[in-house]
Amino acid sequence: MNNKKTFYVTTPIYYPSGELHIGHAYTTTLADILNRYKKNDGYETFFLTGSDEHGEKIEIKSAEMGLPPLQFLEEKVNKFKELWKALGIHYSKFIRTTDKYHEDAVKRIFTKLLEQGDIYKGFYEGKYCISCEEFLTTEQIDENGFCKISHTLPTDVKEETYFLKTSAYQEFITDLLNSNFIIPDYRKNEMLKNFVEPGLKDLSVTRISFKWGIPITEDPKHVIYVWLDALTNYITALGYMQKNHELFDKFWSEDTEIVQLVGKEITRFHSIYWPIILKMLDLRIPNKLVSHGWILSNNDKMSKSLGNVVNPMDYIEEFGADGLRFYIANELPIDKDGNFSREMFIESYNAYLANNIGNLISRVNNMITKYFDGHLGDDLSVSDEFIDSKISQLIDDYKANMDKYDIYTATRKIVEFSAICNKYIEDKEPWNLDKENKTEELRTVLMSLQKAITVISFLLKPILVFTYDDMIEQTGIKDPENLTYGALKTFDNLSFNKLGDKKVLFQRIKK
Ligand code: ME8
Repeated sequence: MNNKKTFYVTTPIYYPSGELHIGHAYTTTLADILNRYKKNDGYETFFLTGSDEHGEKIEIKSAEMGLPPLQFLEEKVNKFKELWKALGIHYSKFIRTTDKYHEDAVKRIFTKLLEQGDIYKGFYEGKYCISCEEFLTTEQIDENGFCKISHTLPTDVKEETYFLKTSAYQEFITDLLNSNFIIPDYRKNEMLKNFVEPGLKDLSVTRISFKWGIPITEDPKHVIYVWLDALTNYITALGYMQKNHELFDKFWSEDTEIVQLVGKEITRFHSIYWPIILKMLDLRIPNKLVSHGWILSNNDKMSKSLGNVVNPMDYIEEFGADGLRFYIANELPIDKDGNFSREMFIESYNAYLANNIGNLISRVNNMITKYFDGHLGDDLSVSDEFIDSKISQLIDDYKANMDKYDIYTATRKIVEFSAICNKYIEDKEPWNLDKENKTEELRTVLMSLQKAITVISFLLKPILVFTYDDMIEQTGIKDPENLTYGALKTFDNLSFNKLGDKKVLFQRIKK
């Protein structure tokens, strides 16, 4: 029997109407890091990403290109997948909302909700933002009548529609939001104040004024409006409402730790409407919704007109994916908007990867090779209590933060420890210990450092996915595939090989 703990992580499914940029890479990389961390921690995991392919925006975009939507989408989706591959994203599944299994399951979900009375037919009148694919409340429109998010003019919509009875779930959502469902905590107040306290309104879930969507079985002139189609991807991808639902039974069970990552602008859909849909379907609610801030480019919102859209592929090609993955983990705490610029990227790469971490590994490796011919011996207990206790503390801190999905703080702990190790070298002056023939003291210092670089490398494994193999090899640890967080706290039953050739892990970038 398989008794592994289970973990399910999702990203939003992105619109293929535009190009993916550093913001999309941010969410997806965070999800990939969490997924890899959980795997290293012994979990059986499932990581879902994909593309959100229906709606007015896609219909308009493909018409502009003179292509049938599916043909337009095909090329875009291939580009998504190329980017994820280049960035080292190991998703378990890529869902497209135009996949037939998804479309069929969404129709069944609609029918179920209609039959239960959670959906009813009505009439909608109001403002619709095509760019956000969202009906706007008065708070979302600025004094000039523009959508505050997309800065485009919403269209007036007056049409027959089916509504989801979300207004009946006011108390349920208030309780859910008050139960620390969202990370960071302060976003719950935004949701309560802006959307829940003024009174939840029923949500329009179908449209008749465009065609590119899933038609409902009961009334096919209506197509399902993007959010009911999009949000349910998280369960249809696992087989919900389908013959083969093994994955659903496993990864949407009460025992699974379910975490969803989104950008702050779609927190409303994921913390209000999505839990309501799940409740209506009598399904469990995810454990946490991690809602992160935006990446600004040179302090501005990225936009084509400003010409400041950062294409992650440019950085991957020039500096390697790990540089970008590390920047995302080390520079962008989720609770605020972050910034990205070429200068900041290069500065951070040089300071942390080349100078701090890369240099530490290289120095330690060189000294062991120079003073001990690459091998300090088989007694790993000779190390220094000072570093040993820091190692144990680091592993605890790292895990505690990763378990709270706080990748930023976990990464900073590694970086801080690496700086401590560099300082330890300066303080201990191994070159003088060698000159003075203090061999045992020198062995102790280097043994501590060899353990330290092993721990640093292993903790960075979910982040530096392309460099990891070279990095761990340079620590000399034997059988790295058997490493665990627990084993590294004591180093019992671990040993080091004689060090061999080495490569430069992170080449300094010249400005
Ligand atoms: O909203 N900074 O898709 P989308 C940080 N299809 N993250 C950013 C970002 C930025 N500047 N720009 C985009 C949709 N993102 C819907 C989602 S889910 C059921 C449907 C990331 O292509 C962030 O995760 O507009 C944000 O929520 C998402 O991309 C929006 O992607």
